[in-house]
Amino acid sequence: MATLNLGILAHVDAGKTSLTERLLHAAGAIDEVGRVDDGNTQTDSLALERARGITIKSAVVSFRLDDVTVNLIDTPGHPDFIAEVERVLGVLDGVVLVLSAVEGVQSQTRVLMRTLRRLRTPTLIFVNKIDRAGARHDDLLREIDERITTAGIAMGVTHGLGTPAATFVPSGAEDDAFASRLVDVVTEHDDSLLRAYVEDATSVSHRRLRRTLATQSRRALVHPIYFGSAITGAGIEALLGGVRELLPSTDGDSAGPVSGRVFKIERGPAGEKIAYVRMFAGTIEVRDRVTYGSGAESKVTALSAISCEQGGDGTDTVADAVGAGHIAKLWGLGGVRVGDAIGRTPSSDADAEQHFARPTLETVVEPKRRRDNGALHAALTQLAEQDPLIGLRQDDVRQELSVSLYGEVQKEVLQATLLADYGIDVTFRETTTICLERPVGSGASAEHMGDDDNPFRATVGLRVDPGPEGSGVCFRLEIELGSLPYSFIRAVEETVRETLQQGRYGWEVTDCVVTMTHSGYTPPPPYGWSKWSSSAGDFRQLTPLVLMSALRRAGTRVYEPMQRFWLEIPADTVGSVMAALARLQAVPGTQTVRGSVCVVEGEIPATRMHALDQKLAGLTRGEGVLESAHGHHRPVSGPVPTRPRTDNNPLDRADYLLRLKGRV
Ligand SMILES: Nc1nc2c(ncn2[C@@H]2O[C@H](COP(=O)(O)OP(=O)(O)OP(=O)(O)O)[C@@H](O)[C@H]2O)c(=O)[nH]1
Ligand SMILES: [Mg+2]
Repeated sequence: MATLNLGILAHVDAGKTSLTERLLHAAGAIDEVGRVDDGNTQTDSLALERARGITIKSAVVSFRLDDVTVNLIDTPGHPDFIAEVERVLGVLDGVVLVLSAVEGVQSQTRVLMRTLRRLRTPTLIFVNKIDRAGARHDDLLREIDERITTAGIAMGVTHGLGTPAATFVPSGAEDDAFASRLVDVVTEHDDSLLRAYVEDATSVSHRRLRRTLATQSRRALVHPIYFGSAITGAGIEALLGGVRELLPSTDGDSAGPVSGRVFKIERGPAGEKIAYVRMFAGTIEVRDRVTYGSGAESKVTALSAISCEQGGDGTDTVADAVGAGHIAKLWGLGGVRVGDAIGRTPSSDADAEQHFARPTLETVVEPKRRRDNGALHAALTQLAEQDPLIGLRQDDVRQELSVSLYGEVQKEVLQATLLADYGIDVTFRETTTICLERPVGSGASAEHMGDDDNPFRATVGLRVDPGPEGSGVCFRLEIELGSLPYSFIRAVEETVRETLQQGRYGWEVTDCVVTMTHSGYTPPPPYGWSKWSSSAGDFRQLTPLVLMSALRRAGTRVYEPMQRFWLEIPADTVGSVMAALARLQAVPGTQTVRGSVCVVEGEIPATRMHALDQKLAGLTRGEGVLESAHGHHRPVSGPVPTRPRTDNNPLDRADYLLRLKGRV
């Protein structure tokens, strides 16, 4: 049977979980509609989610729509949990982007839509909450057009907007305004249709236009827009019709080699690790051995499919095998991590890149009881498996643990999870921002085996060059292939990546190319091993010395995280707001005046965002609206912030030799 893996994405509180519940009910998978406010929905199943009424982790449920199995992934909308969204993007065939008819387009909506358009993910837009007072229609369509996509098309009209009786009526051929908008939208990407229409408008049937609309929305060229209410059920049938007609389902090749992607990891009741895998090709059976990550292999000890079959409620069902297109839960893969490929790497490279900004904050976590130190480390290590962006850092010098964060809500959730699931009560130190380092120029260094002051049986030469922004760390070889055993090359590359975690100022070094320019080693004698031959350990110890010396020559600059902001203010307050922005070291970008309102966009250091938020009401008579999203990094002006190193490893040769002598 064909499958459609469908993501529900939106800003916080737009109604994703409520919509998920409605869709399950309308499709017949559940008998009663649960409510977020009553804490009884299918997808907000964690105790913390139910207590707080927000989604924290993505959750999958399944339902049948005609001849298609739809796996629906409900995601969190709060920007602190954007990493959960990031992890599912690579496994989706289509998306329903939810907006609130009252609150309209939010900065998070724009962040999400920009990414979906870049990934060319087919996306329908659902404007929810039409039953709420203040719900908008025409005005909201204008907002969508101006702020998220000009390729939207409203698929119907609303009646009784802003009242509990609000309804959505899909438009057909008889609606002239809809028919003409349909022509405008689809001919934008179809020249032959445009020619045919210009020559003789009557020769282009409504059916042909609908077919073209379906083709184009499956290719993410247009975005059909539905209105409705997840609470009253208005517009839900029409949306389901749109999902079936306008989003792509896949049959997948269940007979081919296994290829899948892990997008979520959780722990079962007995602490066992469960990996959620979207299967792109092949079939996995219980007791199959599968490869994952960088070459690990394990036996699948148990397996279940997210399935709506056998009268299930859309959550998981025990299965013997799971094939292409479906979502499997696998037990037994001990070392598996979120983002790992299972079997062959899926051809879609959506997972290879990073879509959203990384966390910009960090804080030290301390157990209230000192004796919980070890348990805290173990618990955070487990949580980091589920959420690698936690970026657990162990400071061996000060005996401290720190984590990366997106914001205060994530911090509170982490604290509550540690207490509820691990019985560890923790406090946090003050939250600080995470900077990064980028090389300023190029620098090279080499250490040759046999030189007096090289204590290792290895020759390593490295050059550091700046790379394009956002490119991360790229490792290249300029040595003859075959001149160094692969295991030594790997040792050098791994050590390079590890060493770059802490640059000259203690921040992670990124956006650089590290090239290995020299190599040398002493091979073992023909039979056996000698203590004089080189080992991977020689390369691991020498590489940091060479790299840090190259990095010193290249020089690095520290960059601080910025937030993008979008401000809507009364036009007569522009002067005072701009002056305040300047004091906060913001960089204003475009300014657009619309009648009595002015929209200012720009960037502000992440550390100043809170101050801007607090000053705004006073500057704008309480009328200013501020939205923000994580943005880029910019060079720090003023004193350079440093981060203390977390290890005692010597990073220059003089230190190393002194240390070695000290030990002798
Ligand atoms: N009036 C009205 N309220 C709605 C509608 N949909 C959702 N709500 C309410 O809006 C609030 C948020 O709903 P959720 O479904 O939790 O929203 P969400 O997008 O899943 O929220 P997060 O996952 O935390 O980002 C709840 O109080 C819902 O009852 C709707 O169509 N009409
Ligand atoms: Mg939710």
